[in-house]
Parts: sequence; structure tokens; C-alpha cells
Amino acid sequence: MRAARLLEILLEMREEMEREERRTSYLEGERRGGVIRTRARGTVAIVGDIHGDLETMRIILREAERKADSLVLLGDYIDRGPPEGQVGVLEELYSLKMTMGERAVILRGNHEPGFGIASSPHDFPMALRLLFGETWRELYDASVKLFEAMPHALILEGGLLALHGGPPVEPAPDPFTYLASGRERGRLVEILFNDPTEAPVEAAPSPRGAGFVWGAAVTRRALNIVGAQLIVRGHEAPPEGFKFNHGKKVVTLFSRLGLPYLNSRAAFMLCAPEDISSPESCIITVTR
Ligand SMILES: [Mn+2]
Repeated sequence: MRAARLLEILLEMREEMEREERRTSYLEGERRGGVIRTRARGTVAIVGDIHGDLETMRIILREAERKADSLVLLGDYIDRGPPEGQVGVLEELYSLKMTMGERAVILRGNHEPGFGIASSPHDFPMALRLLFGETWRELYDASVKLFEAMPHALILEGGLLALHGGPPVEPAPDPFTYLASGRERGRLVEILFNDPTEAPVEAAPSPRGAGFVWGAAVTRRALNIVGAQLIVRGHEAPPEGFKFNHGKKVVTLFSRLGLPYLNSRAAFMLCAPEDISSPESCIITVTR
């Protein structure tokens, strides 16, 4: 792909996502402050971290697009993959957004920098430089603006809460909406970085150096606040591509294969509304 084409894709996708944020309705519900809240029903496919693995992404999307009414991607599209793969994944996101519109929910992960929040290691800028030379900076700026336009949480009322990391650990009436105030930024960091723990704690600082690990009580509280039964998130790489926490109230999905990760399978979910109470029935794993 030429640099000019990539720039066009990044700008168009961002414009489309900004239009979505301005709309009064999204998926028969609403999209506000980076949170999509809807009662819409139907089969939903949920995809975890991709990190430039275009090949596995295409395998999963082929199946997902055929069987699902809507598609949710949990973030971490770039970094830690081959340069061509990272750019290819962005192109794939673009075509999903342009063909499926609102039915493609493209959430932000901690590897999509923006609002002063960034992850490391972050090799995406180097991937752009390798492929496009000195225009990398313009492409990178356009990428960050796109990432800032991405929503970071989806609430299917009565069903599931989807986000990249996890719920913020402090009690708050609305911990998920981000309207760019100081306190909310800390919560957005948590949404992108938090991990579940089975340790008997409410919460503890994360060994990642950003965010927290959260215990079962935080899961119960978050599900109560949003009126859902299940948290679906990415961010960790379980050996089998998925894992459960907190009595199967939290599912982790990792949807890419290959180094530097050591998981033997990639996983995604294909969930009809009636499957939410038995999430193990809708996990599909992929290997090469
Ligand atoms: Mn992550």
C-alpha cells in the first residue's frame, strides 16, 4: 500500500467514527463519551487482541462475518507484529467499518495511543518508518487521531460488557464514560490496562506498571452498574487463547498467533443472546 492511500484510509475511518459519536442513536441505543450502550440483540462475534496478525484476523473474520449480526473488536490492533501486518490490520478495520457501519464496533486497546495515554513497547512508529520513510510522522499523527475517535466500551444491556482491559476498581456511579476530565483519564487508563485476579483482594497495583488487578467483587459491582451478566475483554495472552475468571463472569480473548506470544491457539466468541449465561458454549479456537 502507498503512503497516500494509508493516510486516506486513516482519515476516512476517523471521520466515520466521529460521525458516529455525533449521531443521536447508535445500534438502536446510544454512543456517548466513548461508551456504546444498546439493547440490540442478535448474534455477536467478539475478537480479542490482533497485534498485526492479519492472517489469523482474516480466518476469524471470515467465520464471524458469515454468522454474526454484529462484530466487536477489543483493541490492540498494532505493535508486536510484522510491519506489513500492522498496516494490513488497519486496512482491514477500514473495510469492516465501511461495509458494516455501526455493526462493526472497533474498540480501543492500550496499544492504540491517544489522550496522552500510551503503551510500551510501541513499535508501530518504527513499522511506519520502515514501510513509508519520512512520511511516517504524518501517518502516525493521523493514526493517533483515529485511535482517539475509537470508543472504549460496549454495553449490551442484560448481556455483556466489552472492553480491552477491565472495569475501574473504585466505586463510581458511571466509571466508563470518558469526557476528558482529569479524574476520568485515570479511569480510562484502567479500562485499557486492568487485569482480573483470583487473589482474594478487591484490587492491587498491576505488575504492568499501569492500572490495577481487580478481584471478583469489582466484577460483581461493574456488572451491576451496567446491567450485564458477563465481562468480555482482551489484553492478556492465555495459552489456549481464552480463559475465565471470577466464576465465568469474566472471559479473556486473545485472537492472534505467533511470537512474541506463546499461546497455541487464538480464540474468539460467537454468541447468540441466549448463550450469555454459558459463555463456554460460544468460544471458538483457531490454530494454523
Ligand atoms: Mn493490551
